[in-house]
Amino acid sequence: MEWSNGMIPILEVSYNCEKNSFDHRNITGQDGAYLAKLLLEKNYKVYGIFRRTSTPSFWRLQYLGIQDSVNLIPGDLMDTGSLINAILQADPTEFYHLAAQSFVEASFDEASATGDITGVSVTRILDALKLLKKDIRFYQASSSEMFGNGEAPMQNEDTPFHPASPYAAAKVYGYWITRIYRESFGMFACNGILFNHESPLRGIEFVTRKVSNAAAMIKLGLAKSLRLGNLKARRDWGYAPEYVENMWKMLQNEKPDDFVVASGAQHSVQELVETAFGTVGLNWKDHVIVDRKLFRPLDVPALQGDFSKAANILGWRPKTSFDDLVKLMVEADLRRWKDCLNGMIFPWDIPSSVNIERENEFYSGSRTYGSKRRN
Ligand code: G4F
Repeated sequence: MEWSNGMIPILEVSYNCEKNSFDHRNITGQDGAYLAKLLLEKNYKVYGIFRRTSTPSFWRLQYLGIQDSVNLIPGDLMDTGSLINAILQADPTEFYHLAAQSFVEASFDEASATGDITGVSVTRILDALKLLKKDIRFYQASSSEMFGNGEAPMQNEDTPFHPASPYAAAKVYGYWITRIYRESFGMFACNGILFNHESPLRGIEFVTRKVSNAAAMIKLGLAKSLRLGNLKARRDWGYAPEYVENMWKMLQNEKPDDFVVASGAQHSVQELVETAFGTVGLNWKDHVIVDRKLFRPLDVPALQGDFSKAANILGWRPKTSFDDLVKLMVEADLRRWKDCLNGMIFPWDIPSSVNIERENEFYSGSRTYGSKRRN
């Protein structure tokens, strides 16, 4: 096969605050896996940096059937030497920085670690690239969480930031340092301001996947109830594989720039639950328990993105509707659980012995601190 020049996507990682380590089940994230697949299809040679752990898991790469096609390089966002080593090994032409402590709720308990991993690490990477590969094209995974508690009903590239969590504050830092390296050192550095993007590869700690997995388990009699926090929160949810395509388009643009990537539609967590349970013929009111312990100390009430700049300049538009997204996630979890009950072994993030009530507590952090902090 003919390879074009190399690149590195840094595979997104999740941080497990309870174990004080990166969660081995999320070592390579949703976006890293989908982006790697897209780039392989475009004949790139793909390198992914992963953090060493005692039990690494590459289930998403395996799920997409691409693990053997990705060159995995061990590295750590907190360790500049390992980043330099990865850049020298891969000699990339494009660099997608997707790694972060990306769970907003955990950032309230791991605030300074989140600042370092999610925020300051962007500078470590940019410094390494400035010294070794200044002409590289760099993508920074910025987030709609940066808009936080602002007043604009719809957010675009000119909307002021008003971060509402340590995670969002760290992302604002990453956003600005990316712009500063672009404007001061002339680097081709772009921010993708991505609104929530979901898929069957989403981590189980995020609300969409928590709900799709619960709907599937309850339908199959494997669980009875689902505990959730703020049902009134409203988000702009889109389909992750479409969003990674936009990341790539940003780096093919003639000049470096910043873009909002969103579906343009907004739904509440309650609508998400209604749709998910409706997909399997269940009434959500019979199963969902609102648990005050799962409310965040400060939550972003509503987000809705205006993607017209991406549409006009990059020719990008979202394709999958909210209803179709929720349906495809529930159906994927239903299929997994059915296959699992039939004895099939396949790459997945949930062991067959899972106890949903315990998982709910675990992934929402209530076992760690909820009862202490918010009783
Ligand atoms: O699914 P979430 O945890 O996503 P959140 O906080 O909006 O952030 C995600 O999207 C951002 C934008 O792309 C990323 F930057 C970020 O890294 C992450 O991927 O929560 C969504 C909403 C929140 O308002 C939360 O309070 O759902 C509400 N919610 C209600 N009950 C819950 C729950 N969220 C979670 N995770 N678990 C619950 O039980």
